[in-house]
Amino acid sequence: MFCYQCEQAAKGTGCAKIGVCGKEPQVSDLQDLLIHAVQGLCQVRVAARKAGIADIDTDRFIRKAIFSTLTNVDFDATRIESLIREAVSRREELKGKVAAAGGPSSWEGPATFEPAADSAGLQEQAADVGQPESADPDIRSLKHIVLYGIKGVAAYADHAGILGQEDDEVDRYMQETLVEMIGDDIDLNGWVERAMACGKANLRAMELLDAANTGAYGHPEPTSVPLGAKKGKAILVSGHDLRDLEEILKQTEGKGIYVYSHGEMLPAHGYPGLKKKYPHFYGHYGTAWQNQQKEFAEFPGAIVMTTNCIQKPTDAYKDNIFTSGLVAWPGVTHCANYDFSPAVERALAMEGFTEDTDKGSVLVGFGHNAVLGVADKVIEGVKSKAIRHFFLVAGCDGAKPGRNYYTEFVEKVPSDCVVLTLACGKFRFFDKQLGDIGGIPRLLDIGQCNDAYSAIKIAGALADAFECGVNDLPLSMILSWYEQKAVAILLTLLYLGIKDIRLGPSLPAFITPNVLQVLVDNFNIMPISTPDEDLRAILG
Ligand code: SF4
Ligand code: SF3
Repeated sequence: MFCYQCEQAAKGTGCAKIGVCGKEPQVSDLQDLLIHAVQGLCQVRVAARKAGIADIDTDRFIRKAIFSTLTNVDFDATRIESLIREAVSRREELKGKVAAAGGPSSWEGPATFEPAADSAGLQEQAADVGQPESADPDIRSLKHIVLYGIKGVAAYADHAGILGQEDDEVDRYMQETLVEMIGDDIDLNGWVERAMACGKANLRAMELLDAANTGAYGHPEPTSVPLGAKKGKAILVSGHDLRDLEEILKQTEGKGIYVYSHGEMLPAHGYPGLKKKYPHFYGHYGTAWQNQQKEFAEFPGAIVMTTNCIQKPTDAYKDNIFTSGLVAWPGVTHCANYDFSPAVERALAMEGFTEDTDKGSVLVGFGHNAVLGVADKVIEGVKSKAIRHFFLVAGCDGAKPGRNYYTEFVEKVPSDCVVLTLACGKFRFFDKQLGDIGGIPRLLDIGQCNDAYSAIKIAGALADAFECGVNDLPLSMILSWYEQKAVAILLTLLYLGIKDIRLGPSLPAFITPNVLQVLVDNFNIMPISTPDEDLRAILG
């Protein structure tokens, strides 16, 4: 195995024996083989599109297969193996249709990959395939930036597709670019262009997802979410998938079970179609993904992981945890096809919370609709100098001690500045009481990483109001990354021409010094330093 797709890459260079995330070498190799098999399927799917053949079912499969290789999603070799076999059988079926429509009938490269008949043989093939390569290390670096960006796009496109929002442009970009990755004939500038195109495709995917979530559940509204517990049976829902959450809410109605959010599910409380419709969607429990082994062991009910980021379940709760969608861990019961009865039964069998507890509350629900609804106040605040500066402190959380930077940064932001936040990095400071400026809370939770589109819309609307560009706004972006969705969002920000982004806690292992220089020259992207130094540099 060799994997360096996330911020936890061993020694800052890559995991070669076992993943720091817990990914076994066999699973890592199979994931590389799955990307190879998907590239073969994409070769045929691209030809099919040229021949005028629509195949939304295959497009959906491709998104799911790519999403399964994202960090902390699928640790189950059996499931990855079946995705590889499905990619090949879909590919062969589609080949026939392409030939019948006058397209090519002979194929090369991954489109000719024949999977071994048994798991051991497949594992041998997997050990050989590796990641997309190039003779030039900088091109290899860019290929990997684009590949990881595509993994993020696939995740967002999959979420949007689940709620009925899809766009062939997004699928076309992912599929064509995965095919281009097979050869080594595109130069450095060509890959820089594709990285920007990835940012563009991701912007569209996030726009679709925003339409999907708000279309299904309404626009998020400022909502207070209790951090304590309610006496009674309990289910904890983690991850990003709102449809999974809604199904769990439906399947627990009238059963005396309270449903709690965990991690990236916190902003779900802001959606009227979830919180107001299901009063037993009670509160929030715990913090970000990397603390789950401790927090889940103490939760007295069932736990459902939707999407990333699952960690190896400990004995203390391995019988209480369930997966859904693309998430999987060997030996953990998977709730397929929106049937959450195993988790509901487990919750009913467990003790639940034995008393009410009050641990305060946090405010969520500041999506673009809510923030732009008070745009006049915000603009007035800036004009009257009551608000000096906005900081978007956003991105992933993770286990590294260097991530304390984000807590300290928010603590040190002067009282005449507003902090906007999104994604799971917020758990470093989400419960801080920062007060308000003229009725505008100083800490505005925009939502999940999936809601980065909201931040872009807010920034765009402010720029319009002040008749300037986003780079000219009193706004600075202090981002943290961990996995590949963050790569896709970063590419979107670069595609939009946003400069001076500060990125931490460390720079990606897959970026070479030359590629970093291109980013610095064009976008003045920089690593975080210390909260004091960065605040001084920004505010003067
Ligand atoms: Fe290592 Fe991250 Fe890859 Fe897991 S996903 S194997 S932690 S680089
Ligand atoms: Fe977090 Fe995994 Fe990235 Fe959704 S949940 S932002 S790390």
